[in-house]
Amino acid sequence: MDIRTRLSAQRIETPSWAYGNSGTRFKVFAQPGVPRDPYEKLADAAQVHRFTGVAPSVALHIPWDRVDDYADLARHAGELGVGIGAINANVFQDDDYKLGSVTNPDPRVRAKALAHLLECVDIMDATGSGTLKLWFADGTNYPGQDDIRARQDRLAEALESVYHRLGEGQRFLLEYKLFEPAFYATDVPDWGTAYAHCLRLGPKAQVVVDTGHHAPGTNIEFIVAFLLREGKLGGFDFNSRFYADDDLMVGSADPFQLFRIMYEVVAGGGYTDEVAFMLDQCHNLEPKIPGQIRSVMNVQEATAKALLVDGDALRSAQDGGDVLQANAVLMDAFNTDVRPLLADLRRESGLDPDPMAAYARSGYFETISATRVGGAQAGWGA
Ligand code: PSV
Ligand code: MN
Repeated sequence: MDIRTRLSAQRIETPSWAYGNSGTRFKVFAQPGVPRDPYEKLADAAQVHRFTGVAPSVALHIPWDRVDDYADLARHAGELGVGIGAINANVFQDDDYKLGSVTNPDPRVRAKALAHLLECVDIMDATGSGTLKLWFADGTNYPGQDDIRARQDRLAEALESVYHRLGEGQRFLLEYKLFEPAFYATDVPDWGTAYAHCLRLGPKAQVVVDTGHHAPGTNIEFIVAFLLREGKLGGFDFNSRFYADDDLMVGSADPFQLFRIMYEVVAGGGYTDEVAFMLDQCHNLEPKIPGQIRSVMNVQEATAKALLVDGDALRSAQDGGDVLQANAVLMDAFNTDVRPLLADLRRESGLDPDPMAAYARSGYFETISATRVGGAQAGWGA
């Protein structure tokens, strides 16, 4: 398949929470036109798809996106030309979860957390979603606070129950994160821990790599290559970071890293529907819809460059031990300006070659700013 066809087939999922207000621990900044409910979030996500043509699904976060009738929400998405993507569980915003959710020492709290995870699978059934994304804020702040091994046992028990509840065509992705909110020992701190739990369970359990969840300097593309090789790479939560889990626009802090990651995806056979390319970002300063459009374009650009790598030339340089030439082959692809190619592809499929400008001209922002008055704006945590 040629590069153009492969690029046109790319699918990038946007997160419902990116359209709501967000901020830092210090302040959530409100923006005009922000959605008041999941229906309006889907309408905004549909704009990202309308102008990029490659963002046809939207991840939900429960309970932030709780509605009475999930089938109706899925219908609404369909009418807007998008679909429901991964269902993200949330067992980190309830007083009960102060000492953890599925790893909490209290069996009552563990049962409550598990019930929520199973409710998320019900929502998958109702919306047709095939993916459950599990991130646990669980961990401890002080040495001795709880038994590290017992917490792993509790985690394994919960994951097993969820795994057995999954239906045909459904899977869960286990997300790891180095630290935050736990500062001493996080229960799923790294890909190795996530991988070990998923390996025990079977093929419906895979690891999701959130690019912001590693120690500075971590070679994320190595993790990608390794997980792909083992059939355990389920997808990405893409974002950028300068320091910790900054949730900035993907490809903004380190476009070269994004290219290296996408190169390993392509080279390892992961450029298929089996690996989900999801965004997990918050737009605290910039407007949200263009923030998502820009992010989608950044992923497309990194992907185009990765697809441009001359595999034969690279192999021959590698086999010949020609270090400089091998590196040059990779850098040639990275240094190629792929924007004209992507603009061309958009034109071919009837889109505006410049999605950012087309969105700005569309008047959508002016409309939502004028009409979405009253009600409570959605925000991180609501
Ligand atoms: C945790 O930091 C995380 O990356 C998980 O994916 C959550 O679901 C998401 O952020 C919430 O924004
Ligand atoms: Mn994430």
